[in-house]
Amino acid sequence: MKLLKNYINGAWVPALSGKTRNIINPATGEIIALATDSDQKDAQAAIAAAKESFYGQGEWRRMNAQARADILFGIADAIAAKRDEIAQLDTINNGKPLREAEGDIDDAIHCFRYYAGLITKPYGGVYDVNDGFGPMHSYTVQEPVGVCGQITPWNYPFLMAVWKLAPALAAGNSIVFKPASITPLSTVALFEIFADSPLPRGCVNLVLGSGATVGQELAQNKDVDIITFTGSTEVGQSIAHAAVGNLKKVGLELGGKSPNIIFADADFEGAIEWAMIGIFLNQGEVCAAGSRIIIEESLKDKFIKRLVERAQAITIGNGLQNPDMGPLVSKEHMEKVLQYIATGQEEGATLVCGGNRYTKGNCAKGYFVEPTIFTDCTSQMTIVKEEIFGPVVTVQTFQTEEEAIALANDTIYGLAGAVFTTDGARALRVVKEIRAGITWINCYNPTFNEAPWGGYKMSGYGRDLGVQGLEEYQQTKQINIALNPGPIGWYQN
Ligand code: TAP
Repeated sequence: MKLLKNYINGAWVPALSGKTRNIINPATGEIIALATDSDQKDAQAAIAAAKESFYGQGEWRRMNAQARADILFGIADAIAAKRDEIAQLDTINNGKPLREAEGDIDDAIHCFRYYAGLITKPYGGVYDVNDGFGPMHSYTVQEPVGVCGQITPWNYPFLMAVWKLAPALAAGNSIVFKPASITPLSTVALFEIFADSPLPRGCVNLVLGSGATVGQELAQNKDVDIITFTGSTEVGQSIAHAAVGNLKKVGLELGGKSPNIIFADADFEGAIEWAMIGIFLNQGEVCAAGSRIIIEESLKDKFIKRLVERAQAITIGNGLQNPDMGPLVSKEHMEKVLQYIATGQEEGATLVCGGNRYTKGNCAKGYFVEPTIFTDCTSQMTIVKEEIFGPVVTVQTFQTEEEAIALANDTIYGLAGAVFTTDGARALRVVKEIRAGITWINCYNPTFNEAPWGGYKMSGYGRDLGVQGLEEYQQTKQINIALNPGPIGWYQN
């Protein structure tokens, strides 16, 4: 079986320790690849390569924006040429239905093109400043931050990598990238494309290994100038702590427990379909998932009946066969989700749909969980408070708009939220009150390369995507020029 290796300083290398890890297909439980299992030493070698690339050789950061953009457009084209192959890798490694994986790769191609285009647009400022020190001209430029450490989760292996790599490269940084240790396949394919591109040696480095070793080293190493992370809130907190050593810049895209508020006047079938997309897309392994349905009391019974009907009709199976839902990403994660379902029942929520591991047909050896719906939920319940990261939704009810908003905001998280109503003024009022970084009206989940993505509260800080996604990887330099180079007569003698 082929060994997936690290890509450090322009060469494919195994971990110094020689350790490896089995990579599993969650639909079958089969080993599909062997990945090198790196530790701190490998991470340090990659950081040294990125440091030399940025501060030593400096080719990438000094390259003009148009030349950098041309290379990134070439990378986008190379991804497009391998689009189907990469989508299959994400499906067999993560489990997601193939059509969803294909959508991820299409988004990733556009993400590279978006940042390749953006980096050549005018940016910075020119300031009309006072002449207290003689006539001056003042302007700013955006410069790359330096050596970037980037860490991503397993739920969108390819797309989360590109959300971070494309803007960081566009800005001219040098990077050490660590994907989730259980889903490296499509990231290795991306780095094969990098290896075949004209990117200078050492400006992108890949280290495969665990968060506790490689991830921790990226967060604490003083030669890393910025760490950007997508993952759980708990790990995000530990990264923020570790980053204090050299006060590196930190960007955190963390977990969520997002409210989906549905008023009785909403378009009924529309709200049902979007609620399903909100919680069952990608098996519910979505940071912004609409995992708390908050519905107007008068619509509750009709809504739940229809939601259960639709959820029970969801097809489950191997992602390659394009079912509605594939397996969860791993056995451990499936067990965690099933444990949450058991806790929900113990704490008194009513299970009205699903709740079990799914083992029918060819799913017996995979890590499938049925679409699961709990009603009669309260804000005190564990399943309402904690992120489950699976196809499990809770339902709470409200009678007034104020009550809906209070329930929506009764969470430590603030990643996303939605409101469904045909009353336009109410939609705008409610969405303004939701304390979250991403909100939707009469839809759930659409995400765009052009618009910034990130959370409030314990869902983190910083933004991926959009202009702000580029600014994460830049710092502003002010340049002041004395228009009269002679003495200004400041001192009396
Ligand atoms: P985590 O367990 O937090 O892992 C994310 C990444 O961090 C993995 O690469 C992991 O490595 C690494 N890591 C683990 N411990 C670390 C440490 N001490 N120091 C540095 N890195 C460490 O999350 P997950 O289970 O993969 O993904 C699910 C979580 O990601 C959910 O909370 C979800 O909401 C969040 N998420 C958020 C977003 C956005 S945009 N806000 C998007 C997707 C997912 P290993 O693979 O070795 O564990």
